Amino acid sequence: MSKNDELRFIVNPGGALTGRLRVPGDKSISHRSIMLGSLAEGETGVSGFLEGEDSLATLSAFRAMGVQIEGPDAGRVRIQGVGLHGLKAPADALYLGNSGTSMRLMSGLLAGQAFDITLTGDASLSGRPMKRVVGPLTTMGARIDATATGTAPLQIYGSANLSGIDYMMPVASAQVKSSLLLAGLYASGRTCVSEPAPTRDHTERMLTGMGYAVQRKGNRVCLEGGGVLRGIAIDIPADISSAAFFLVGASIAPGSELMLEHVGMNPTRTGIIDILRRMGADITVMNEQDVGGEPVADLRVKSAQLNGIEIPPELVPLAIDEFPVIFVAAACAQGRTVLTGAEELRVKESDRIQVMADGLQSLGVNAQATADGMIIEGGPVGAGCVDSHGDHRIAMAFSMAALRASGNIEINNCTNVNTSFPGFVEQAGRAGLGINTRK
Ligand code: SPQ
Repeated sequence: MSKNDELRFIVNPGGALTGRLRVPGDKSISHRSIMLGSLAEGETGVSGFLEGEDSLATLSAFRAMGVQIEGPDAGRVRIQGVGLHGLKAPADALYLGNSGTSMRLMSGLLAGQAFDITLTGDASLSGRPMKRVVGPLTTMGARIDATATGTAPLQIYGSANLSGIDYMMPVASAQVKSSLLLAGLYASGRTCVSEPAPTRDHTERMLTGMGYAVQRKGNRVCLEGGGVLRGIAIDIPADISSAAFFLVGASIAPGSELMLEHVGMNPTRTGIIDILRRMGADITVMNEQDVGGEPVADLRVKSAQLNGIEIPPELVPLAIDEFPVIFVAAACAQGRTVLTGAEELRVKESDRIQVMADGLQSLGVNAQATADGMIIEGGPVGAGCVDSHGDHRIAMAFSMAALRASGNIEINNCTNVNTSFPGFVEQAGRAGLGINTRK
């Protein structure tokens, strides 16, 4: 996309968020529903699928490998699984857009196929580190070429003989863990992955739901290759990472009261609620239920005076995608907020530490980037122009900052909001946040 086609948000200052919202389906679970549904025997019926560009990139990739997929139609998708060995070589390289999850998980899954394949992505994805998966997959016997700096495009050679490994991840990453487990489906023997801190476990839950034996003991998860996945019905909850923008927006905007419906409450994802509550947020969890192996609840959030905190490092992986908007909460809080142990934020769709620090500073907030986090002194938020660097979560985080700004906030490079949250502008508008869009 040329710079001239890029979407700009001009967000009106002030206001409150009220009403009821159901934000779109969980991105992580949507990706996995397509991947595992394709590898299963029989049909997988999905509801609540995220019709965002990232999960649609995964869907198109599996269609290109011969899987019959109907939909999405209002969040419904039907996948005719081809079994673990039924994928076919696509005619071309698979383009995965902005989606790190697609590329890292599919590297593992495709390392076990009988055909060669190339994975490509946009400029952001082509700059993100892939050695973290290519390294251990190579140890398993995969043959994968990356660029000299360890980035995409990735060339994956087929017919590799994979063997299980016992791998201790140096970083807490659900994508690395999932990639190795997916390769493990094709490996001889047992594949085990240990994590330095708990990360999202949607892959393990869905494998189990599809009848595949997965053993977890402490921080270590293992499976044996050569089993069978069975197609199932999957009801995908609303994405807590998308709900997070509204949890913060309603907390910081006086007079707000918002109900967020059917939100995924997997304990490996709820760090945002713990962090906001420690800051003084008024969040009530209601109607808790289990939906197909994933906990779900409605969340009621009311505005509250937030206070700065030192964010406990153990909460970092449980809220890793929410830090852009947590930084906005910190800017609106009383006192100092300190984040450490979050260097992973520097290798997301953008360098989320630097880009957020730059943007907050241009709105007059005292925000200092550190090597592995940020120090923010809460205070007034001014008007101004910020650049999201094409990062969906940065664009949505700064949109929420306008609720407390002294004038309009203009945000550049917002097109990628569609990767995870199609309809964000409309939903925010219905709740009370006025966003005008310009090309
Ligand atoms: O898919 P992508 O681009 O990597 O998306 C992000 C996001 O903010 O949407 C990260 F930038 O989410 C990742 C998340 O950070 C999704 C994910 C998953 O579905 O397994 C795991 C996390 O990444 P990681 O590197 O910690 O494993």
